Amino acid sequence: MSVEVRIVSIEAIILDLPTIRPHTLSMVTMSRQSMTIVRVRCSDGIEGLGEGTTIGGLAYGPESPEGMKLTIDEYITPLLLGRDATRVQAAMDRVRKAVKGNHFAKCAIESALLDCQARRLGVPMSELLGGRRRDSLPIAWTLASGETAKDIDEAQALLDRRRHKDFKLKIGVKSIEEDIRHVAAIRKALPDIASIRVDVNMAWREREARNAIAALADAGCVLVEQPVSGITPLARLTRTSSIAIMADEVLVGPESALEAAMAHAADVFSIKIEQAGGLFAAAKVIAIAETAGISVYGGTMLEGPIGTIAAAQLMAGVKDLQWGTEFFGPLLLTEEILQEPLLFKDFELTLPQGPGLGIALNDDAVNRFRRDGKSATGLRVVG
Ligand code: MUC
Ligand code: MG
Repeated sequence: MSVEVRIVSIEAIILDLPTIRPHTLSMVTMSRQSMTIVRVRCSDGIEGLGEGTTIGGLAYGPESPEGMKLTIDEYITPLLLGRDATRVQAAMDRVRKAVKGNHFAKCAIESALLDCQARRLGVPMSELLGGRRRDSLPIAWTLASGETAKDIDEAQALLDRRRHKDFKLKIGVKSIEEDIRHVAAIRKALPDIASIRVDVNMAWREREARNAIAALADAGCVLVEQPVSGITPLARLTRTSSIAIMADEVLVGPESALEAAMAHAADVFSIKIEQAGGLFAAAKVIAIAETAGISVYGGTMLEGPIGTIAAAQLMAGVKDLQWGTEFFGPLLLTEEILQEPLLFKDFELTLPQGPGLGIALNDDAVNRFRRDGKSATGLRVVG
């Protein structure tokens, strides 16, 4: 059988975009976000987009923007050029056979291939991922300026604008006593409509975590994300906690999700398409969680608009989204790289209705922020 539509080019471009303020996690403070964006072109003229983004270089996860670009340019692209663009699963099987690990890079490629195929079929990408149940998603915001008073002002302003009402506080850098005071002060300062959750990014040991979680519950916090590392200690904390425990870093694909579900390591799984190894892998993590009676939440690697919308296309099909999502990554950036910005209003992100991802890049913005300083034609941008 002859292949009608082929993959003709794959381009991986690193963009460096400033953030609106420093963003402090337990392992790193970021003041810019670097993302590897992927453009796939097919012989029928259709193009698709993907994004590989991590947090603070190699501080958070095992892949860097530079490593993703190298993996895509040197290893993945040669496997895919000339292959059938309409068989996304078969293309990804070929990639998985020859490339171990590299979940973020694989996610960016798979997203671009799915974007192409959905555009070809004239449907939103969500329709290739099981279909939509909703057209908008609740969006939490992360308070991570490092200062309590600044965080309160930021949250109040976002509540006033009806942009966010669920707040995740990044803790784990300071002492536990200081962190609890910080959470309690923010909870007290904000109206009841606001919910307060925390992400410890594995900074605590199990014994201190047990006491800290009880104190956080007393302070009005409703959820604690990844307080410690490892599935077994997380499961022990989940058993004794009066508030919800969420797993994040331990979930690196369906196998780890199955292990975590069998141990009932958490009440909620944070679904991250990159950490899972792609959209289909993330869909399996969702299925495992739902089967085990564990809630799911749309997590982020602070992706820009491409990765954010890819994840939103998947989460739009989730039945029970009690804890919502945190797909606010594009709002942390000072610059817009889309022709039409994403729509955040009334505490939700509206999903585009168009085919594929439903977004289009602004080439001028891409050229301004690409690290290699080259325009899409390969010419150096001057001035
Ligand atoms: C994480 O650990 O969940 C998500 C929101 C945020 O501020 O950082 C990320 C990473
Ligand atoms: Mg987290």
